Amino acid sequence: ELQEKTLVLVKPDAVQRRLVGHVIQRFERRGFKLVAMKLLQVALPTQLPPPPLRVPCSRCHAECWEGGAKGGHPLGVPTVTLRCHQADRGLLDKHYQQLQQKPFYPALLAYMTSGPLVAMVWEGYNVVRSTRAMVGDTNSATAAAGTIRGDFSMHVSRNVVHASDSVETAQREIGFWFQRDELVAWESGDRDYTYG
Ligand code: DAT
Ligand code: MG
Repeated sequence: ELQEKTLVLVKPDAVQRRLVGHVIQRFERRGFKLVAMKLLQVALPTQLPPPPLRVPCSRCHAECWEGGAKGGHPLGVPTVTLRCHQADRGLLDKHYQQLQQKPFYPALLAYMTSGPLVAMVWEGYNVVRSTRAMVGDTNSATAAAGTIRGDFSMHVSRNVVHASDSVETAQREIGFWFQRDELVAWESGDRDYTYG
């Protein structure tokens, strides 16, 4: 599947340590194709009250909400069109759904909201499995030399990058971090030389 995609996050420690370019270079050099990328600061929960009328967001495929239909609420309540607010704590709660009960989860949240991170979608043959191999073990102590974590991380709680762990997880995670129109479909000129 040439169009398999995976989510990679360059975590806040790596942004602070100026490793963004290096991480991108590893995936580029391997031959994977970058199809989406953005720098974002995940915010802690905002105190904003919910809008008066909530209907599903027409722009965003995740559980995001915007103001009501044109013409306003039948009872005269003003409707407000809200932008998607994906980059808040709820995003990390979804992204790390399986870890919410772990004792280290509060520390993980604090780390992931401590500064900007870079979210990317990479595409290519077996990209999910290959990217996991390039990232290395979760625990830096056992991450092989030559992997990103094996080369750049000292501790599991500061492990530089995230990469989706299965094709299904990748599809879900890409949906958490990106809207559909943020993914760019393009043909790379070296395709026949990369894949034969
Ligand atoms: P991975 O990032 O390799 O997919 P994971 O999904 O099991 O690993 O965990 C997600 C992140 O949670 C991991 O990158 C770092 C953090 N984490 C996992 N186990 C931890 C632990 N024992 N102590 C602190 N942080 C941990
Ligand atoms: Mg994981």
